[in-house]
Amino acid sequence: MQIDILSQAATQARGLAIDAIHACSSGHLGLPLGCADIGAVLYGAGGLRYNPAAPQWLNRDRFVLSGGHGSMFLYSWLHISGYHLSLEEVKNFRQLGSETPGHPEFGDTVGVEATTGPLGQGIGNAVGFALSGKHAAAKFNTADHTIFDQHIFALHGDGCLQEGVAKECIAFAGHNKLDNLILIYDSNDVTLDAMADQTQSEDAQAYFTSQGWDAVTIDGHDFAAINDAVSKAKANDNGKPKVIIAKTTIGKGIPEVEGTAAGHGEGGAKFAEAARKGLGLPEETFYVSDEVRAHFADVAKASAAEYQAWEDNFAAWSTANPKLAAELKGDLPADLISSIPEFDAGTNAATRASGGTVMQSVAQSVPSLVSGSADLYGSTKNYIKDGGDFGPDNFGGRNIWFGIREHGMGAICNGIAYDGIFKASGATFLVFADYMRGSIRLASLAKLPVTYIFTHDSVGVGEDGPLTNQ
Ligand SMILES: Cc1ncc(C[n+]2csc(CCOP(=O)(O)OP(=O)(O)O)c2C)c(N)n1
Repeated sequence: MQIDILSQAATQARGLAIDAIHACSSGHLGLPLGCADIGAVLYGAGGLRYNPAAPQWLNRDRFVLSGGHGSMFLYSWLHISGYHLSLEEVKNFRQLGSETPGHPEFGDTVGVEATTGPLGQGIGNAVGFALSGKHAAAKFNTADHTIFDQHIFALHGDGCLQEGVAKECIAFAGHNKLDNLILIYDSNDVTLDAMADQTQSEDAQAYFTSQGWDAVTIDGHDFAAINDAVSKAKANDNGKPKVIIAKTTIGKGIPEVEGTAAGHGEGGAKFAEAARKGLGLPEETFYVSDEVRAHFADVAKASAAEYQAWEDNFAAWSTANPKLAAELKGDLPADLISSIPEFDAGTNAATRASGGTVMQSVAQSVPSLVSGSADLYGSTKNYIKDGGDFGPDNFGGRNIWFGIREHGMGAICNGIAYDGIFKASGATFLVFADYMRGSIRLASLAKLPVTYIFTHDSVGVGEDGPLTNQ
């Protein structure tokens, strides 16, 4: 590992964040500065598998910035690593209509995998991506060809971990043994208003371990330790999701605020000039050196070669498996709507029962449809017959048992939808839809094609109860 050049890149990424946030007097310095060394390893030392020239590569590693407030982390690294995000757009940070909105927005910026900002959701989205990756591998990989073996990364802080939605999804991932998932926990002991010990006292390592995860704690500024933890997490297919608890200094590089709650937001921006000097940056703002650009050009060249090898393999797989290749394309049958059963208005049937009949028909026509329920299949009637149950013994199963985790279900469905390979649906009683409102709102903002099946609360009477006309 070339620590010297990675260190320079991390310093320059810090510089981009300082300059962008200083320019608009708004934003969050804490995460981009505290996690710059992690970013350098992910984007500059083979941590992440990506090809900036093919951002939609099906087998790329996915990266979700769950702490979306730290968006300048993502924009700096996307720019430095050669994604289609110009320096001009970095300079336009937080300007109306720019490719660099205050929080990452899916569809606005190439390389942004998910709309994040509401804390905790990104962790849930990452679990959805991981589920999608496992399902894709089970459905499409063959004895001769591995098409999918990607890893899913999410970077999050204390705030994401305090949110209930994250806890629901972490439990789901551990239970379902999603070992393709790697969380990097920016553990800097600071939230927004205060030091984190004002509001939390849990033992993160013990917590994750209790959820069936592998947890390791490292110094988040030690390049070798970060690289080692990431490589080991990627190599270990042991049925456990991984969390790397990285101890970092929030706002590192601005001595007046680093390590304190004042380092979280834009408070440090007023010290920009001194900070740039202290970091050894030149007077030129928004500076990225030729050496750093050359290093990332080399990284891009190597990933282009890896990408080409995958493309060749993919082409051979497509030729050998035309049916699977057509299925992966996911085109909907032209007669989908006309194939859906119709019901006479006068039929005396519960609408959820009719919905179940429709579900069976659609599931047959659309093999990419997956159908989950928050422990209410018996009432929501959306269980795909012969679809199998998704789980560690059958990642190809199409029925997802979310457990009584409605909000988690919403965030995970969003992750599946962001990934775009499968069509996500989740079900519960309409009366519980408010439990998942945060995720539904994000699905709406990000224009995600998630299907919700909300039925009437049968108040425990079950399918044979009196509510047959509801
Ligand atoms: C659901 C939700 N509640 C509140 C906020 C406002 N908010 C943004 S960042 C933050 C603190 C997050 O702390 P942490 O994750 O530790 O981030 P760090 O201070 O390390 O950058 C808060 C409360 C939010 N973005 N989302």
